[in-house]
Amino acid sequence: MHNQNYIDGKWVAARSGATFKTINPATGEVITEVARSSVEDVNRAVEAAARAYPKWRAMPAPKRGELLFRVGELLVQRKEELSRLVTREMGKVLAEGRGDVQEAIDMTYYMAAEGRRMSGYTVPSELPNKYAMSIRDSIGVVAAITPWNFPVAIPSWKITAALILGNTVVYKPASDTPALAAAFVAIFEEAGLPAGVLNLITGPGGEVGDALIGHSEVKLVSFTGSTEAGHHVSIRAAEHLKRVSLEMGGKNAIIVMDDADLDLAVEGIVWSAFGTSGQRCTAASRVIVHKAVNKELTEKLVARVSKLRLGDGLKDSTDVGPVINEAALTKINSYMEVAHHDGAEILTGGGIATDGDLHKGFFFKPTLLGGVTRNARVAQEEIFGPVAAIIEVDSLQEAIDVNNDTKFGLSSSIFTASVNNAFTAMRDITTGIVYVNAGTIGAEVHLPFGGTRGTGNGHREGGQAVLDIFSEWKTLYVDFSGKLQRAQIDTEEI
Ligand code: UN1
Repeated sequence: MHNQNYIDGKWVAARSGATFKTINPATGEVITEVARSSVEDVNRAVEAAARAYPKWRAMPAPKRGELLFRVGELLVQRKEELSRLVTREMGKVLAEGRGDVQEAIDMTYYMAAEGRRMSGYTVPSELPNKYAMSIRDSIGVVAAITPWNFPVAIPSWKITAALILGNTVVYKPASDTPALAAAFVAIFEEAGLPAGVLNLITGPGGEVGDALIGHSEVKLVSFTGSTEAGHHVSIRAAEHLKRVSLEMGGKNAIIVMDDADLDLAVEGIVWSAFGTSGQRCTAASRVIVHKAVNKELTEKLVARVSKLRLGDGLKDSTDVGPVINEAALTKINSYMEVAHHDGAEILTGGGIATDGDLHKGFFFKPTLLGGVTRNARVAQEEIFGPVAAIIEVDSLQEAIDVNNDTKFGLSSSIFTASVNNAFTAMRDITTGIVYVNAGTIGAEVHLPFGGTRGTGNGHREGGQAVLDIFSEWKTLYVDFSGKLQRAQIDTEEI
């Protein structure tokens, strides 16, 4: 297992020799020690990426694509090994660990194919004997700063898009999942990526992240993580007039109408609220339910949620794994007091789980809060754990209103049998993603991913939309008339 930085095609320790430990959140066991980088290491990585850039940019995009196809094939071969490491280092249950890696495979193949598709547009010129067209160009060295909750998938969204477009990358993963970052980067190395094209720097977000953002050779920062950190990245990037794409929090809701298939809604809620222990940006943390079905839905939910089994995600018997670390556990737990204060009722769960071996890791009981009002803190703030708040409403209009009324805007869902309700919701919900008769999670890689309001800053990853983050448009005019033709001026003679 690699546990060092990867700079200019070599695995190297931090210059200072410092390291830090990465641990399994289910057991508290140390997985490995990794490089604790500082400014000097960042500078070396950025310089390597800058040196590698001209050659990588000049490589035909289909050739860059062939390298990414090889990365995709290696990911397929290593899927099981990597998925197990996802579960060990990040904690999500193995089926979801496999999903994380599969999402990276999907994205890598999608972006590899972009090497032969990357289209601009060619349109008629307003002048005779003149061509007008547009192509995408690369930007230079880009920084990819990624979270721990999708430790393979989210890096793949950024890295493969950046690379196919001809950029070189310095990758800074979350401090909770550095071993996975190294395992992912090792696959690019094995696929034959030239030295310096992708560099890995592990270490504390503050110091390493700030140095990366502040480096004059880094032209773009792509960040996914907490709202607090994203805010900081945005301010730092603005000081340097840098392009920055941000993907941050969510307070996603599932609306359940009086005509919904309640058993299906329960499945969707349990999967979206408690999958990945609620630690997805897309996780459902609010259930907005029509009053006519609230009692029945709540009973069904409590019955299901109270039976969810906590444990090590590598065990088949586990439904819900740990949360990422002690600080997360403490934060989630602190919301129980907040909920109580706001008059909500804990219907099931509501505390840290310590039975048997659970005390060795960071486990929080899957929790349902009832009687929550739309403005309560547990209905407005991102808790990022296995906690869902049930809010009762009188009508579809009120449900949509409540849904839209948070500072975030990532994902929403509605369960209804009515096509009128569904289309009204699709039109009037103001989040970046809307699901009908499915939960709030499960975005596919070939469609735009991102949110409105405080979730981001207007960019979208995934699909064709991500190409706009990692490229500059270049517009080309070719005049073959042999004379000076002035646009907007020489209109008469035509
Ligand atoms: C995230 O939590 O930031 O739609 C990403 C989903 C996954 C991606 C989640 N495909 O839940």
